[in-house]
Amino acid sequence: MHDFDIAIRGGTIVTASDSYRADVGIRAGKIVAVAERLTSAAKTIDASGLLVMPGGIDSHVHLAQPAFGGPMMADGFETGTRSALAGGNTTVIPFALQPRGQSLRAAVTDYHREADGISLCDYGFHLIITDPTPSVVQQELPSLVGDGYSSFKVFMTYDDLVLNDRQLLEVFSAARRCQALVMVHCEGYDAIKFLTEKLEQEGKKAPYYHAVSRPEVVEREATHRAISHGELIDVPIMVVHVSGRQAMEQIRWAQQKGLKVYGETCPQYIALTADDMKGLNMDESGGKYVCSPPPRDHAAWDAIWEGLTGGVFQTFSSDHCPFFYEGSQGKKNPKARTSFKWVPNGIPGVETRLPILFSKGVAEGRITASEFVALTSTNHAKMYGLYPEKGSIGVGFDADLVLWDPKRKEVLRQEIMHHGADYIPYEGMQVTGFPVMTLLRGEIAMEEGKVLAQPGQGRFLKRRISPYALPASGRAAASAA
Ligand code: DUC
Ligand code: ZN
Ligand code: ZN
Repeated sequence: MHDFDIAIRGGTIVTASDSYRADVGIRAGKIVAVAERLTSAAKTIDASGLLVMPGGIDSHVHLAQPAFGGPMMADGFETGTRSALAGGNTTVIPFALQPRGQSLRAAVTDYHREADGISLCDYGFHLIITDPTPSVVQQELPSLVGDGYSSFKVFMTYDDLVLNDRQLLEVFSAARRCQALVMVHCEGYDAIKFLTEKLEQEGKKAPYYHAVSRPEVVEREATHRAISHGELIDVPIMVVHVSGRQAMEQIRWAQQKGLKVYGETCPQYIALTADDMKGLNMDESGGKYVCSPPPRDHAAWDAIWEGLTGGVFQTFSSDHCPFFYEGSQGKKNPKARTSFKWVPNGIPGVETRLPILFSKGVAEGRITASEFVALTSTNHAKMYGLYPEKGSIGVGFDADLVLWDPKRKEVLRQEIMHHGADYIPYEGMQVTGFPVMTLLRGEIAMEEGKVLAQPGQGRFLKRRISPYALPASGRAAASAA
């Protein structure tokens, strides 16, 4: 009889706070020992030369979503979560989007149908509220928060999704009452519409003009407005997918004022620029990079690094929102060729998130390995109510781990991906540092690029109320509201 099902031996454990040599003992899917040397195991994994880190948690992915007025996504839960595991992740939190006129609860049921028994890694759901009727806000939302859907996203742009200021204030108040964490897509609807019409009148319709129609000032204005609404209601907000200096500075200003404002950024804002959308001769290949907010320029990369190293951003997520490039559902479908405004909005990235941040961050000396773990796993677990089962390495945590070769050089290529899309926006990028094994609750789920987990192996995670969702004035104020 062995003490452990698995012992991971000889690696360097990295948590959000520490880095040290130790073995990890796993029994029944949990970490049950961390010690200098563990021997009595049914199976031993040699991790010498490798980092042993908590599995990535990607708290911003879109799967099986009929997205943003566009065609169906290239990933459902099977390919999307296979891709997540291949990239060193063990948990994803996609969205259950409420179509206007429909109930939020029905949307959740629909997304469970897509995911349950199919997902290869663990998963929760954020809600997306597009139609905040009294019954949605007063009944469905509190009941769903109680059932483990403790965060939701709202949009300040897109015809089918946008909430006006009055509606934002209503949902922010509802979030405060039920202590849900609000995620906000901050780009101003009217300004984008105005600029888009102007560009089209001038005949500027190629993919690059997507970036011109959504400049940083549009993101900054909406970020400031969302922060102000949050302050008015006294509710924390998370500003998602921050693209550059202007929005980052708004968040930093709010944080310095003592407001509970959090920030998320993504690989595209340190690895792509608006110029990528020019394609060859402003052709439709620029559509491969169309996402919102759009990637900016090298000065914006510097600002994002300032936010990552200075504590403005708590989470680094992929915003995986995969579309095909070719075909009738793709980025260059016939309608999309008539104007940038019809190009499906989003790019794949769940499998490349960790290598890009590790390479540009840890390998190039901008952040420590512990900061990498905080930004890609621990903070996601804490922010979204999954801690302390997920997000770290210690006795009692789920044995969700990634074994990482910090020296391995890889070239990111579509050919080695596991997602459903037919391209990656990072084709040809060389990275240093790559996952070699992913363990999901003590099972080897990926080894050397081969995904071994089976559909249905992932579990649905009910998420508890996030401590980050409590208002600045504390619990007492929240219950009085
Ligand atoms: N927002 C997202 O969160 N993902 C893709 C596109 C968008 O606008
Ligand atoms: Zn968004
Ligand atoms: Zn998104």
